[in-house]
Amino acid sequence: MKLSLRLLLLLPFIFVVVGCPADDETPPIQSRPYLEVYNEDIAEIEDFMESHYITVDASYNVSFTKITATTPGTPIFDALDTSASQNNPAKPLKFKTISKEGVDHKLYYLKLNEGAGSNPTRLDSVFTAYKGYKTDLSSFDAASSPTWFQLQEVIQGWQEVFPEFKSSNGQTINPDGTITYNNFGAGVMFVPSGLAYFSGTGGGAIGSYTPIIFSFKLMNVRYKDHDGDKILSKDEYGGPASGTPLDTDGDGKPDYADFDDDNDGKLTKNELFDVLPAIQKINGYYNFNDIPDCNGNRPAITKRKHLSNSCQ
Ligand SMILES: [Ca+2]
Ligand SMILES: [Ca+2]
Ligand SMILES: [Ca+2]
Repeated sequence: MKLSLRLLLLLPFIFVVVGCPADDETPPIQSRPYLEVYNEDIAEIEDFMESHYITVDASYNVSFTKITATTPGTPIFDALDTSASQNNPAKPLKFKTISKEGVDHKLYYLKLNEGAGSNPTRLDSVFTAYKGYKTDLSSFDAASSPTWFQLQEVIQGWQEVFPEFKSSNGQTINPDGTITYNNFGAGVMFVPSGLAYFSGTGGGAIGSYTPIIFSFKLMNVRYKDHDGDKILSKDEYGGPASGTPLDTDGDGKPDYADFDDDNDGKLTKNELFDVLPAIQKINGYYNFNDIPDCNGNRPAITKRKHLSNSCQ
């Protein structure tokens, strides 16, 4: 199942290319407006949460049940956290608002367990077991054993929600060879199609303009260093909560992917290489908080050395 999400992600682009007709007999297929689709999707998601309850076992496996006279239960939507801080532990249904194509998309997620390890950013890789559903509870994809995904290669919903969770903080190898992950992040996300496949069909498994649900467990995180300067991308991004990555020299290449962040002609890796005393490293990467400013202050008081173009 590992490849399916990646392949699915590419489909809208393939669709655009092959969707342009070679002859002028067939009109080009137009995508539907984002707002129109969003309004349908969010109504379908909220309906689902009003009409279903969730059961969660000790390992954070979940199941959804439609509420009827014979299967009564508390609607998922009753767990909505309406506080501005989204920090009410008694109300695990959180949401964030993602602006895309001029439409504010509400992205609901259930925080079943935050996890005790590390938060990924949208640039990093996650090791996750998950199951994808439509609101009719049919499942279109699942990985019951954890699998690695680069968040940049999967749907935007994943890029937005996984950073709200943490990985496991340790693991135990059992006598039978299985692995038990301790205190991993676990949740459910309810994704409008504008943050998923939109006009794509998920390889035919989902259908265009369809909101989808994922339950997931976040076992591990692998931080990336896109530009190879030994500063992790998460530290160059400008904070996990930030929507737009930092671009110190304004050349259109964000710091995390720019070899010379301040455009002073000296590569970042070389600006940091000869700093004395040596900058602390954590697992082989620079401790961002120990990178000095131009005057040698550690922690930096003004711009860090590699981000100040008057300093080499
Ligand atoms: Ca880097
Ligand atoms: Ca740049
Ligand atoms: Ca530089």
